[in-house]
Amino acid sequence: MPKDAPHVLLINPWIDDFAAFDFWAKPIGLLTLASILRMHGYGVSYIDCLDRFHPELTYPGRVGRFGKGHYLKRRLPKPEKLYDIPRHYSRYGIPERLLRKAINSNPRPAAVLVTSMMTYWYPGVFALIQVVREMLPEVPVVLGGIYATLCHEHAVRHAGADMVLSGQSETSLLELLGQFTGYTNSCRFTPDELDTYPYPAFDLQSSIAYVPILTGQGCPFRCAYCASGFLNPGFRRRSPEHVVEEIAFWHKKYAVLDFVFYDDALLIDADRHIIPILEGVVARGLQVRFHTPNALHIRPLSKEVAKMLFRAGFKTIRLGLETASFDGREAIDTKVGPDEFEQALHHLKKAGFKGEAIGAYLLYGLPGQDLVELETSIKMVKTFGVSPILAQYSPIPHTALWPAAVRASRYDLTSDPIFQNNSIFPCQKASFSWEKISYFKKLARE
Ligand code: B12
Repeated sequence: MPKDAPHVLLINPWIDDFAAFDFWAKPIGLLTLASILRMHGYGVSYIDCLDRFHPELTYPGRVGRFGKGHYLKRRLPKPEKLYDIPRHYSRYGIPERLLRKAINSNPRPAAVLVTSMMTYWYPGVFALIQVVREMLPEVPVVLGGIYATLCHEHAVRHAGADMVLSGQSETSLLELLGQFTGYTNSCRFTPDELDTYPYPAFDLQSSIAYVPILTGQGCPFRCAYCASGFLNPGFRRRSPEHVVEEIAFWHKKYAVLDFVFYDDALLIDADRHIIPILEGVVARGLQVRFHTPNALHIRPLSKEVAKMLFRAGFKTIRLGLETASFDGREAIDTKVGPDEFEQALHHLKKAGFKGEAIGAYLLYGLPGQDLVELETSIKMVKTFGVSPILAQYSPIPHTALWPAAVRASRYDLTSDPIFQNNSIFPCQKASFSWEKISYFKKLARE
């Protein structure tokens, strides 16, 4: 690091919610920015408020299967506007005293960078920013990430940050930090070429239980419920060789076994992308496990793709079915047709996958959703011997379904992102009851 290089502190905030679990969730965007800053000579430190492996913490459930696990949690009063939700609300992550200790023990930063994920998790982000402000009153705080992008105005108005950046901010952040610190450096990567990016700085974590992999950004589909097209308007990808190199790097240098694909469209154009990636993994003899919590598209799951997934070591397959009812489905998406689910399951099972490894996401809580249709979908998925997994719908600004969600909601969705929380079923009105929800959850589990 050059002598006069400034130091930057990056923080992954707490989650405030009714429930949270580390279902392979890491702030890959923030850690990519960390590695870009390192690449440009900055000193970098990282505090993960969601660290399950903090050296001063041991608690039951923190180490789970394939690297997943529980966060530490502490009960909080419910946000006032959600007083009617019959569930406990908690702050997930490390205790505040450990956050304060970490801020004190790291070098004094020239700026603090805070990320944000789900829009309705903003209370944990605000609470973190408040602590930073109090402890480092003169240090500029920059907020970015998914909440900051989808609810930009809300964040500008209420977060208490000095700057809120929207969207992918690699180059704008370097410029901004240059203005704050007077430290400039010519850009050492090409923003449009993902192969020129450094790997996300997972090495800054206290432990690497698993590594998320992003082989590309964006998605060619424009599903009405999804914000991917707004967050990543283009569709750009890394080369298969670059992806294989990264998997080999984490596996060999840090003995990582579990890899989790975060892509929105991993299987698209399989012959030129996922197939060569997985052939590379097999050819290099990498004995690793893969998981796809963000759902795979069903249509491209051909016999060849299924075979390669099995050979390369995929252990958790999640499919984006969303509904098994195809009447009028075009209104929400066109990514899967009537017989394609059955066909894909056939290929997966033929390739060697057992039913337990496969789950099909079903969207639950869409505006105006017919609950009879949901029940039929759950039963249909079970007839194939795979698990239906209920994915509760979160209404998201800038999606095609947002206006319908606003009309259907029993809350004023436009007034506060807190109402975008999927666990409160914000778009259910007349037909809504917590008993019915328990019934569907039980039906899916049994
Ligand atoms: C991977 C992923 C997950 C992972 C976990 C991700 C995580 N880190 O926690 C899994 C599969 C577990 C997951 C689960 C869910 N997800 Co999700 N997920 C995503 C996905 C596909 C990618 C996010 C990502 O990592 N992007 C890649 C990185 C590189 O981008 P990034 O984080 O945005 O970072 C860039 C910028 O934002 C910026 N940036 C980031 N931080 C900072 C900080 C500063 C200071 C600055 C300047 C810039 C900056 O720079 C970065 C680099 O360019 C997004 C869709 C998408 N395309 O973004 C949905 C998305 C975020 N998920 C969504 C949803 C709905 C869910 C679920 C609720 C689904 C469900 N019904 O069960 C669950 C809830 C999870 C929970 N309760 O824990 C919604 C958001 C909903 C909302 N209201 O906010 C999205 C947008 C998808 C959609 N449907 O539109 N998800």
